[in-house]
Amino acid sequence: MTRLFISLYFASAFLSPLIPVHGVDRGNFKTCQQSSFCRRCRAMEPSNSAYELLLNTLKVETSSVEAEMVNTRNFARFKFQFYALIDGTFRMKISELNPIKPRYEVQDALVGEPLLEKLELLDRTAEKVSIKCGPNSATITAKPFRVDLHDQNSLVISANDRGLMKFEHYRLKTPQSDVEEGGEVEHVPVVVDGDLGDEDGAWEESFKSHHDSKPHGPSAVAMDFSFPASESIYGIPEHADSFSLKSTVDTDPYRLYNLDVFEYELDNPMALYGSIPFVIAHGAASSVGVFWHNAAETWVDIKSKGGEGSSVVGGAAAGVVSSIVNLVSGGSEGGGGQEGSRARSNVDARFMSESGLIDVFFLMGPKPLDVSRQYAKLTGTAAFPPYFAFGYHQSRWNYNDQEDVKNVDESFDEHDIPCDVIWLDIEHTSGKRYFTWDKVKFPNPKEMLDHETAKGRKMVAIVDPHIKRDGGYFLHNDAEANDYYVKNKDGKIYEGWCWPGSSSYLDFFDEKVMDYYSARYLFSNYVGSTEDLHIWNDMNEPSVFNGPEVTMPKDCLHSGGLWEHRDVHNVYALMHVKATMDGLLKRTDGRLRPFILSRGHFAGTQRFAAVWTGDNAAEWGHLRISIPMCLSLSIAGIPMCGADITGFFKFPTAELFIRWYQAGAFQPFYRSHSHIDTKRREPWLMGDEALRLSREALRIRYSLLPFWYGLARQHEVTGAPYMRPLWYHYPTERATFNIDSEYLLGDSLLVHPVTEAGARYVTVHFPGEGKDIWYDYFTFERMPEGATQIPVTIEKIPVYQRGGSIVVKKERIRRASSLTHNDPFTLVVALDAKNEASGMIYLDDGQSYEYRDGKYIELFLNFANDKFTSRVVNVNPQYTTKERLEKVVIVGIAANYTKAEVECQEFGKVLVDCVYDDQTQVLVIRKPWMNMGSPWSLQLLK
Ligand code: NBV
Repeated sequence: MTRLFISLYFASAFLSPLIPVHGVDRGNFKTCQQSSFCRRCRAMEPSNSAYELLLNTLKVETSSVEAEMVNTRNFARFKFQFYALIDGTFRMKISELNPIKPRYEVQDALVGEPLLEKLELLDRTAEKVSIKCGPNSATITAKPFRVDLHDQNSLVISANDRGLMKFEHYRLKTPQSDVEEGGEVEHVPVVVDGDLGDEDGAWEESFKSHHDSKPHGPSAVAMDFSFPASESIYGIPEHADSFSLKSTVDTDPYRLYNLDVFEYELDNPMALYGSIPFVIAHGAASSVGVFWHNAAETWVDIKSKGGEGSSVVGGAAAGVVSSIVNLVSGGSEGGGGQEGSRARSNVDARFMSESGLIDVFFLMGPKPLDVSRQYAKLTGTAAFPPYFAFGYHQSRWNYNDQEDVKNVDESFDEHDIPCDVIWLDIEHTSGKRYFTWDKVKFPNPKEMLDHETAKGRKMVAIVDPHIKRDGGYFLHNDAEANDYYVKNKDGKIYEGWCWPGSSSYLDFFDEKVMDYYSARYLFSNYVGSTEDLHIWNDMNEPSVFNGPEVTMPKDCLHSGGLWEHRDVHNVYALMHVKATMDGLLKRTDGRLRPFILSRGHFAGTQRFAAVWTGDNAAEWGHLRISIPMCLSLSIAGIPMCGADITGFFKFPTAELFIRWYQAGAFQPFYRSHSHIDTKRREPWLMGDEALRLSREALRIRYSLLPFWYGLARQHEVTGAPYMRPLWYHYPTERATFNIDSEYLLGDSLLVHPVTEAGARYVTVHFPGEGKDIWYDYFTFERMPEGATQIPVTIEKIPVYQRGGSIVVKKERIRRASSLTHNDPFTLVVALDAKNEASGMIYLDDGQSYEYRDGKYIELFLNFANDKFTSRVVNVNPQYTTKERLEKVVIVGIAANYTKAEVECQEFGKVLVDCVYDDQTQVLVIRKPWMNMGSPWSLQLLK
């Protein structure tokens, strides 16, 4: 049945006569040329901007500057607001002064109303106004309009530097309104921007068989940002492309429009499931961020020297070339711009959105981790994951029935492989009616769940947002009776086609729908669910098989007709997971931390859900691209990211299977998932070597769960992502700017997964320019600095620990992570050149919110002068633990110590033996056995 349906879906929904057998059908998705607002925006040339601030209307308040703005070609009026926010952040908002219809302002991406900071007026003339806030300042020039932002050293961001701002005000349709007025203004307000041509598409447009009625006409907004102090630019996920963004001068812009793209292609700027309109521009001197707070379809043109190669060697070379260009040209490449005399930046980004406001946040850094913190203050940190979320997840479209689930579960035990979660895809429901169970295949879900729970495992079930239009389905009946559905342009309930057949879509932009939907997750409503069932929200771009570009028509209506779908498209998935989180919290009265996975995403999604990179394929290229894709999500605020391990479509070779388990072991969200039409591929089905090595990778992962949990704690407190590009910690090291074949976990581990078939070596770049020591994570061998060829066998995972760091492990591997809660720790202390190291451990119950009431312990670990100490960081911790210290491994230690004196409250002072290996320079101290919950020290003695 499913197979038949899938064939029908691809045969009927994709009407192109040129359906490729494999790979994306590009014809299903718009190019910039096929999108009228993108065409209009892109047709603009850098010039003197039409926009001017009327400084005679200027108001300087405690934290803001306000003035009216005018488009000098059509006299449309705007309100300009500029705010100083806390922590080195500015906000610029431009909206219509008297719109004939409200413009959509994004609601739920921000964690709350940003906090204001006091500003200082530096200077005010007839031409410009300058303000200062902390070390940063802003100069706002009236004519033509431009905003220059300086950190304490230099100009770091310039808005409208190239004069490419555009704001198409809402207007009434008249015969003149779609006619070019060539800069001569005759009719106000019916004329369009001075730079709008007489092209079609401003008031209605078609794509393939779909017509977009556009009742409100053109409404695009655009702005360019130059980054004179930057050399590369990153962000704007989701694209299957290099981490360092490429120049789009000769290609389409990067597109941000949440879409369900079947068999997506690699290395191109096409839109994918999620959209985060946030960039970080980076140079040796500083890092800054720009967050374009807009939920409409957005295209982003990039100018950069980055992204030209993603290998280590390519990265190093590109960095050198760009610095030479800078040196020779003094940073100037000439051309364009509002002022001929101004040096042109090497890096710029231009955001072009179909509707909404110009609402931009400038994050002034100056270091990469500062930008992450500043961005987290705006959009929030990730939902603190329950401990099991970092364990291994076994998924499949679909596990057939309860018996199948039980067999899979038992096979993990039989093969001695840890696994925390078993997933259920759409076939577990009764006819794709979410929140229900197939009565034949899953007759007793509670029993199934309790069986898993008893073994320490959890389950995840899928809940898609499309609702089967079926009179026998309670959700559909409730939605019809209470007016919960999105409407079409004529105000009737919108009907689209999705897995259940004819479907309608809940309008999450209506409070009462959010309340209704979140209540579906209560145990009393979701019959058969328990607190160990977590949720997967898929298809929430939203995916509509027969809709334009496989999504909802833009002229559909939300919130009783207040907003068109075009205004809110990119936050539909955000609203979906927001409702899910709300429901999962309510079901335990806010006691337990839920786990949610979402496919669609936007800025702020991290507060509710983890994200995976969608329907990839069992190909080496897809394994490779999982690194830049997750790095982009990580720096754009979504740290909990993963790719379907071993690929969703197609079937992996044993080698690819092994390499993917190895790579996935070092990525945040570790889930194997596969398409219903592919052969089963649980580790025991892939041959002896694949079983042995996937088990080995999984055991390595499990040993590092406390380390991952510590990263989650750090993220919660500082906004720092788990996976970090090298330049996050080596910001001046140009050779790292283009690297996306390796990355850091926290500031301690360097990971360079093998992503090529038959690889006999990989070229690893060891950062730090010789100042940092790197040790092989497995052999403790000291590595050379810079780019180094590392021989690899099929067993080898190139992972390295930085000298100066302490990695926290638990080496007793059990069936599931929950069973390791009281197990003892191993600490790997890797020494730096000064024979020192430091790190942290975070301990709590791993599942509840009680840590918010002080029920946790955070330890600062330090090794210096041959003494290892553990200090409790939090004041008056309300948490006690049974966890003890089982082993200390000191790496890179030059002298032979035979004893260690342990001191702690429980034992007073005791001596324990040390074993030193002078070949590897590793000292091991076994079973010092102090309790981890209170301070201790360990003094090495010769
Ligand atoms: O629910 C079925 C699949 C799911 O397995 C996959 O992970 C999602 O990305 N879903 C998409 C629907 C369509 C797949 C072709």
